[in-house]
Amino acid sequence: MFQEKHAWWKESVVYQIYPRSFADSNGDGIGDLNGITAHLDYLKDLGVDVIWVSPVYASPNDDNGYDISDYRAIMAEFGTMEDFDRMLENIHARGMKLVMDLVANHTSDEHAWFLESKKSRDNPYRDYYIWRDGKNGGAPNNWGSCFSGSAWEYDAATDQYYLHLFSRKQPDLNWANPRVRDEIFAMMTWWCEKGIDGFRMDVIGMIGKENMNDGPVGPGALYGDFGPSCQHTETTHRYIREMRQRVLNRYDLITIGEAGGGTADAIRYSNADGTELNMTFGFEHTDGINDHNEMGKWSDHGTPLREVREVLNRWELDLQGKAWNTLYLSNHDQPRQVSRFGNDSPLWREKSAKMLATLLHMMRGTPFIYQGEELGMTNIYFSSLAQYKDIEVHNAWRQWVESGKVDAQDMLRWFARISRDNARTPMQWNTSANAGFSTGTPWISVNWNYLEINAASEMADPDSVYHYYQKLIALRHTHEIIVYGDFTPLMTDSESVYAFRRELNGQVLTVLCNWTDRTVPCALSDSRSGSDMISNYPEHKTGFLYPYEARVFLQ
Ligand code: TEU
Ligand code: CA
Repeated sequence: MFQEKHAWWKESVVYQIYPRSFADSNGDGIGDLNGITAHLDYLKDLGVDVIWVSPVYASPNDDNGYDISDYRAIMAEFGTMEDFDRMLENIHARGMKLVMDLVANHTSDEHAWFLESKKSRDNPYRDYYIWRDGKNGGAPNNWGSCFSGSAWEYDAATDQYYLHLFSRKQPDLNWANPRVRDEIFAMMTWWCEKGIDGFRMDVIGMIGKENMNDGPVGPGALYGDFGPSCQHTETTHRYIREMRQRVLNRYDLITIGEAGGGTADAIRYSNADGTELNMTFGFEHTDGINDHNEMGKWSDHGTPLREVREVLNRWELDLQGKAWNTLYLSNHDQPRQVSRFGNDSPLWREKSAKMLATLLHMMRGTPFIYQGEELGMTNIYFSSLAQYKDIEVHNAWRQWVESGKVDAQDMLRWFARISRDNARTPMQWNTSANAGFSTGTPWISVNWNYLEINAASEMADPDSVYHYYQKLIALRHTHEIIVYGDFTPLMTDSESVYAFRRELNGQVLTVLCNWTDRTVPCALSDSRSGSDMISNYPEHKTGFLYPYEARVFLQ
């Protein structure tokens, strides 16, 4: 039995808001801060403790706010700083907390620092970014960007290239420059003084660039991998520890690193000695399982139970006793979880959405719910390129389809399956026009299924996915074993059942989840085996699990 140190951020459930798609208060088709404020009672009723909002800062929106032009201003489309202050006050008034997205690996190319930086080689801001001379008439090295193409952009005025690991409008900051670190830490302090409660740190594992060596080129790949030089380096850990000393230690925050890597990396970032962050997001069960060829995420690879379970169990076991874990199956970068891991057909959508929720909320770690997940919202399955808004999709199309390397129909199928816009369609509030998201024309299409899947209908139905989430969240708040219990995998050879046990102070919690649309044998499902804590079926069959059945019992 591990002695887990208690902390409020271990006992919390986090709800992620993608502000552009949450609620539009003024009819311009774009979600905004006043829209969030208007729906805080909905989140309070759901029972969540912490709200994480994706970036709300001034931005030209090349990557929907992940390209920031002013860290201390609110994006005009989202409202004003007064709107922000009112939102924060209202969140606190309801006993909830607010986590801000910290995007500090890069800024927008329209940020004042970059506008200065590109003016001349001797500008005082030149060294805020990463500029290099070209090599052999081309880029300084072979790195590819996460959004297709080279990671380097040529600037004719100063005859040098700047590094951008994401879009060319997201130049990477040079963290090796102490003035950059001073600026970022001062900005973080400014937000903490405003009273925010934490940070979700965008691609924080990439801030410490250790060298500019060419990266390995996979078979069929067009560019080299920057990973060995830029990901999870000693330098990154040093910057994070400095951030801990200079900013984080001064406040009682929740800190979540979007860092990826393997469990050894996560253990360093989120180590129990508290010198870095509280927890990090892993990508092995999402991008890791999906990415199978030179085109990265664009593939037909599904989510076989064996692979998902191997990854999630390994993260639980490796981190246990050493570091805290995060629990998520979807966010604004991933497709909808019921479409990806469950079954979004009308017959099984609700059952499988509840099964997936049970699985996740009963594991060891802090659960993250992505807006609409609590309703069982599904992928939208766009069929043409024009329907997509995401820069990742359009850049991939240019690189693979327009160049003739990949068939257009294949690419459209992969987009429909895995693209980020699946998660970015508007929140489905009710059965009125545009699902109650906006009285204007939404910036991205509303999913056609909103008449069946929406908050108002689900709140009125005691058996809905929404009420199931509400119950799961409440259980975490009342049962220590769900937060602090030891985790032990069960039935790891099963082709159909994901099962595990939690244990604390002599209590045992058993979690059984049928990952298939068939009734399957499961010896552990004995109706005499304990008192049921939660299930998505009203009755059980001894020795079996019904399709997508989830069952949790306490002994
Ligand atoms: O995403 C980090 C990241 O590594 C992405 O490449 C992610 O894996 C990808 O979107 C999945 O296809 C963060 C943000 O969450 C994302 O929205 C931003 O676009 C990105 O950083 C750049 O800021
Ligand atoms: Ca609006």
